[in-house]
Amino acid sequence: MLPTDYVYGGWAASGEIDIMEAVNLSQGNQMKVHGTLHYGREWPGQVSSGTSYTTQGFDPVGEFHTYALEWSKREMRWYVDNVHFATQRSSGWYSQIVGADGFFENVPGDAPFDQPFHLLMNVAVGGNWPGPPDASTELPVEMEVDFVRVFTCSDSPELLAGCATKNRRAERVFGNVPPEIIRVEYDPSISEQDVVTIFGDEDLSPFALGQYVASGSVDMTRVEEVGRGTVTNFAFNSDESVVYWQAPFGFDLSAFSKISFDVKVLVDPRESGGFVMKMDCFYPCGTGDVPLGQIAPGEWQSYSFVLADLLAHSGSSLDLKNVNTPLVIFPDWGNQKGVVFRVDNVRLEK
Ligand SMILES: [Ca+2]
Repeated sequence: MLPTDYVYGGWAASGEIDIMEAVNLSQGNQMKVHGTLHYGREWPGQVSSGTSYTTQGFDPVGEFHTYALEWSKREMRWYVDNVHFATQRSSGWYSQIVGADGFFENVPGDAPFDQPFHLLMNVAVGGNWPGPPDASTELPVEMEVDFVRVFTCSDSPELLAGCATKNRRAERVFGNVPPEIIRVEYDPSISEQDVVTIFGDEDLSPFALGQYVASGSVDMTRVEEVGRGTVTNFAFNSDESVVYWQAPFGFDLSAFSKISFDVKVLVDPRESGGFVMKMDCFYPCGTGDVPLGQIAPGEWQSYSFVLADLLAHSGSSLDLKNVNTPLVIFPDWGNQKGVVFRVDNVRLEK
């Protein structure tokens, strides 16, 4: 089911209730149907919670079976052929919307599942979940629906007291805790300036230096250099890490024309290996890897990338209206250990 009025914003801040989803049924052992909730923030900040039900001795393809949801205030329950297999409660779902001050806020109560939803039924061929159709795909695909029935509980329409069908052994799906709302002080007019220096001698709030380390470690320090003031020093004891400047929310950079930064490599023990930059709009939204090539150790090098070129970069999904990570930089993934380099003057220019 999807929200009829989307009062809390776009998917999935206003919620999605999947009463029954099934993927590639009759193929191998995938006799599973799924019951799931989607909620949280608007994409890409949405989350989901749910579970699957393995059908008991029947193949859902070719036979009619009854799929149902009981939706009471603060609780939802999922059923296949009257078997209650999953329960979720409002303590495990939430809706966070952007308030008038530009910061996220928690919607009180049972949001987003306290609004009218409507039913949607479809049969899809291909898609992100099963993957694209291939030679084994049998067409046409059909779904037959015998009935759709909606009931209310006349004695207790909100709580369904006296009407609920509960199995104590049904799985309790605990859901998600709302993420902490980070209120970072910053000047909202920064994006009106001609040059925004994200890092000169310090980080420009709300941007902050960060790292993603898949293995090993990366030491990040601030050091003084003659003629440059403070610079950021990175020492990679890792082969699978990236460092970046990131804000907790996205910025509209469409008025800017380029991003520039200076790099100096101090140590590079690799036989060969380059460097990579990216710009992200809440990963995996982003430019993808943009090679900087090899950087000879010793001297500061200046790099400048035209944002229009980053948009057009092969494989780029960059959304310039929602950039949270203007610069990600790292030695070539998988080949990083021992590299020490410095970055200075990370700036956006009009
Ligand atoms: Ca500096």
